[in-house]
Amino acid sequence: MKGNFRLRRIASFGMLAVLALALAACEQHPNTTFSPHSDYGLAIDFLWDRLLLLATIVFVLVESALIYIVFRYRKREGDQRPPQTHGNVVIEIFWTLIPAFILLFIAVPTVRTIFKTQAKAVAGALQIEVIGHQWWWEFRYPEYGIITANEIYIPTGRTVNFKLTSNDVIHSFWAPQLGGKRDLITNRTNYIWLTPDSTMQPAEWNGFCTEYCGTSHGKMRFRVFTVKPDQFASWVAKERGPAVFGATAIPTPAPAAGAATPAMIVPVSEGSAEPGYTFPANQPEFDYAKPHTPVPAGMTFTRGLTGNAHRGQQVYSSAACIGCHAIAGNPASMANIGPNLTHFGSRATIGAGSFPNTPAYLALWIKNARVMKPGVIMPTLGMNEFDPVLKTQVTKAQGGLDDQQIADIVAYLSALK
Ligand code: HEC
Ligand SMILES: [Cu+2]
Repeated sequence: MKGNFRLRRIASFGMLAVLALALAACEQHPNTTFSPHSDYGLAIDFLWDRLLLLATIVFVLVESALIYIVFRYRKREGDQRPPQTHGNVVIEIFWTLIPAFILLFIAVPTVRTIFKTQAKAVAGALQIEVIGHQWWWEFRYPEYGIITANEIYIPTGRTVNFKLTSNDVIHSFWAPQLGGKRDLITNRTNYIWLTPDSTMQPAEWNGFCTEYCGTSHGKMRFRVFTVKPDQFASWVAKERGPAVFGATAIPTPAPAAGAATPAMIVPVSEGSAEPGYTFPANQPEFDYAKPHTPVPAGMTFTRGLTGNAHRGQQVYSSAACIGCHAIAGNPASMANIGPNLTHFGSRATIGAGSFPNTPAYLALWIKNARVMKPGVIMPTLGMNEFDPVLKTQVTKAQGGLDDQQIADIVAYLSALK
């Protein structure tokens, strides 16, 4: 009976080891921590490898001794009762010293890694302030005067120092392939730094909130673009100023009558100014990073409408939006309760990674954000839509927008490259 139990234990430990190896061997998984792309990630990965090695040595030695003793000293025919001992100082000393010695081997690299990853960032690091909100990320680059949301661009080869704070409850910042995770706490400032590999090609990485923070915690994602220094400089130059707007972007918010994937209609832009670097969208190899949230049932939008960006600017500037959002270059819109929308048209997603940023999804988002992402502060704004928080239907008197007005706002926001 006992032997059987041991065998099963050995078998299950063996399975775990095989599983760990299999995980380590896989390069395809977008959210794996086993293929780090920063110094921080490498430090953690080194520690993991080292501890796994030490643990494996201990495991093999202990289990071999155990198996040997089980068989060597098993009960045989005609055995006498063996001598009984109670307490043995020598053995006591040994089995205290050996684990102490093992712990020392584990403690040294662990403590060194802790000190290394908790140390202050190097001087000259790029500072990024990360402010957690239910349920989105505000990112500020104080050095450049940039405020954005849910997406960060960082140059490869330069250390980035993230300053982590929260606007409401505790959140946690984690971009698995780059490094992390560390909490955003309300009455305390945390820091975490990392240096993306300088040899990397431009890439995008998933980021998550990893501390339960309320209803839509699972939809509090972000995205990190690691780009070449010159691409970063171009992006910074663009983000610093207001969006290049003046072009007549004319998207047609799409059908999407409850469809899982509304048709995508590409905005027509007549802008002539160079908009600056944006990470190329719709790369098939980055499909994993694309949101796959289905459109909630019952959401519809009038087919075939054409939005006008200039009209949209007017509608937006006299609607509730300006009480919560800021758009540089639009003096009516300077609030900061919701994400900064200055360059919203060049962002990849809507609602902290919930939906792709296409006119079709954007129209539905503006129409009824509280259905698209449960619990958000952003009110339901579509006329005759049911607000699931207030439990009433939105009327014109309350500022409800009809589909044409929403189409115009979509054209405006999509033009903010
Ligand atoms: C009461 C405040 C409030 C009002 C009013 C409001 N919003 Fe929002 N908005 C928010 C918040 C908060 C979010 C973030 C929601 C989330 O992702 O969790 C948001 C998100 C958005 C986003 C997605 C941004 C991103 O980067 O993901 C867009 C676009 C947007 N709002 C447009 C509008 C428009 C257009 C209007 C007016 C028709 C409007 N909002 C009115 C608070 C507001
Ligand atoms: Cu969270």
